[in-house]
Order: sequence, then structure tokens, then C-alpha cells
Amino acid sequence: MAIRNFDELLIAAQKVGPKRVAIAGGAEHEVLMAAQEATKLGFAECVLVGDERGMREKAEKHNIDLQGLRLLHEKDDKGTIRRVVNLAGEGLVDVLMKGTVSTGKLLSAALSREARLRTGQLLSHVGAFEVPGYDRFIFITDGGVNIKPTVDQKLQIMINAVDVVHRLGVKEPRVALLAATELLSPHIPACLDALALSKMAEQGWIEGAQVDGPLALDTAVSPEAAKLAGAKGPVAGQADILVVPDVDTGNMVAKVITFFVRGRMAGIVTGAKVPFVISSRADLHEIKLVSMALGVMLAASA
Ligand code: COD
Repeated sequence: MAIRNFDELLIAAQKVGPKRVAIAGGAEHEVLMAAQEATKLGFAECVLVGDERGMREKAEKHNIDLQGLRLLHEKDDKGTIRRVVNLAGEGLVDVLMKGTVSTGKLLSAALSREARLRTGQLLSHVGAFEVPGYDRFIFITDGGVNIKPTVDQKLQIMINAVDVVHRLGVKEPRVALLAATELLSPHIPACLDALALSKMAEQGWIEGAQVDGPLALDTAVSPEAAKLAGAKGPVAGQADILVVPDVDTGNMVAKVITFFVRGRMAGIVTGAKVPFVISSRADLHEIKLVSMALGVMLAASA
């Protein structure tokens, strides 16, 4: 059965876990709380890498029990990133998670050939959103890794997202290729890319999904808006996956959902040897926890 929300995701992770999770930069109380909670729920065995004294001080200040968590000392972010990437490259952990280190630096290190984490696939970000008013996850990709993807990269971004969503039990996700409008305009690059990708989907370049685009965001997710726009087909009004034109759009849509309408996101980078949990530094521990659960689910079905 498809996993539709974070409660179901946590239950599912408990069934498939525990998986070994290396966290890059643990001297932050929301990170420590997420690691502790995941350990107690039994779906993660966490190794926290970073300044050990800093981690212990934060734990003490916020009354967080470190029982069951392994701490590995590294004096700075550079060493921390190197250490977690090595742990994953050597197969000693199943999931990599960003703690306090920068996303860009962690990704750059993971992409280096020496890291042995590349698989030949494109790495891309998939966000699973609980959006008020929706009874299922809405997935958005790629608001985190590929800055201005080409059509070829968008195809891989779409394939990665469909794979993630399949692993959460959605058999044939509906994929909307977003642009400003569904009316084709030769002046809007996102429309043209979406058109090319829809045609590629029609020709069988992607399996196990229904794909349509270009679609405006409202036409993609609202049956009423789709009706008014005269948009037909299985995707319009009912999309599960939104493929955004670039990282800025994806990031802003994500933040509109989380800040303006109080939606919640679990985020993951997929395409490497292990999934990377990328939650933002401002995220509360509940969000880091569900993102970790998503990483565990993907690691378990790899
Ligand atoms: N998947 C697979 N391989 C890749 C990818 C990818 N997405 N990106 C680059 N590579 C390969 C290249 O082919 C090359 O071999 C090597 O990695 C290095 O490529 P560069 O020089 O382009 O890599 P970087 O380190 O300069 O940039 C890669 C990043 C992922 C760091 C960059 O794209 C980036 O900064 N993205 C935004 C990340 C971010 O800050 N997100 C936060 C916003 S929420």
C-alpha cells in the first residue's frame, strides 16, 4: 500500500529498519534530538560525526540522552565531511545525513571520484510534502541539487523521482512537468523542455508513470483548475510528482508550502550509492526525523 503521510512513513521505516545513518555535523540540538528519536523508534543506528565536545555540550544543555548514539570526533567541517563520505564509500553506513555542514560542500565531496559514491546516475533531490488539504504526498523535484538542468538531466530527474515514489508504494505516479502555463509558448524555455519530455514519455523513455506537461502548478494539482483550463488526461489536477524547471523554482515552491501554508517536507538526494538526507538547518527535529525515515526506506529497498 502507498505511504501517504509522515505517520505512515515512520511506521514503514520501523518495519524495514534499523539502517546505519552517518550524520555530518551533530553539534546542534535538533539534529541530536532527531538522531535520538530515530534510535528509540528503532529504525536508525546513528553515527554522529563532528566536534565531540560541541555535541556533548549541546546534548547536556538541551537534556538529550546520547544513549545508543555513536559519536566520532572531527575538529572541523572539512574533516567531518571527509569522514562521513568515507564511511559511506566503504559501505559502513547505509544513509548519509546532513547535520550542520553545508549542503553544497557535502554534495561536492560526495561527487568526487575518490568518494566512490557515484553510480553513473544523476544525483537529484526529491521532496515529499505533506500539504494541507491533500490526502497524499506531493513530491517535488529537483529543488536541491541540479541548478539549471538540461532536458536530458530533467529526464533523469524525473526517472529518479518516479523510482523513489515507486519505492513508497505508488505504482503509477502522475508526473506534471511544470511551467508558467500549459499553453505552449516558444518564448518560455520550461514549456519547450516540458513538451520534449512529454513526447519522450509518450515514446517510452520512462516506465511506470503517467507524464504530462507543460502544466501550470494550479492545473497540475487542482481538479477545478484543470477543468477550467480545459486540461484533460490522467495527470492534470491529480499530479503526484511536480518536476520544476530549476533549483530556484523548486526551492521557492518548497518554501511557500512550508512557510506560508505550514506544509512539511522530507527531503532526500537520490542517485548515489547511498541516499543522502538533506534537511535544511532551520528544520525542526520532527522534519529531520521523517527525512531520515525516508532515507531508511530507500536504503532498505536499494
Ligand atoms: N549528479 C551526478 N554527477 C554530477 C552532478 C549530479 N547532480 N553534478 C555534478 N556532477 C559531476 C560532474 O559531472 C563532474 O564530474 C563532478 O560531478 C563535478 O562537477 P561540478 O564541478 O559541476 O560539481 P560541483 O561540486 O561544482 O557542483 C555540484 C553541486 C551539486 C554542489 C552543485 O550543482 C550545487 O551547488 N548545487 C546546489 C546545491 C545546493 O546548494 N543546494 C541547496 C539549495 S536548497
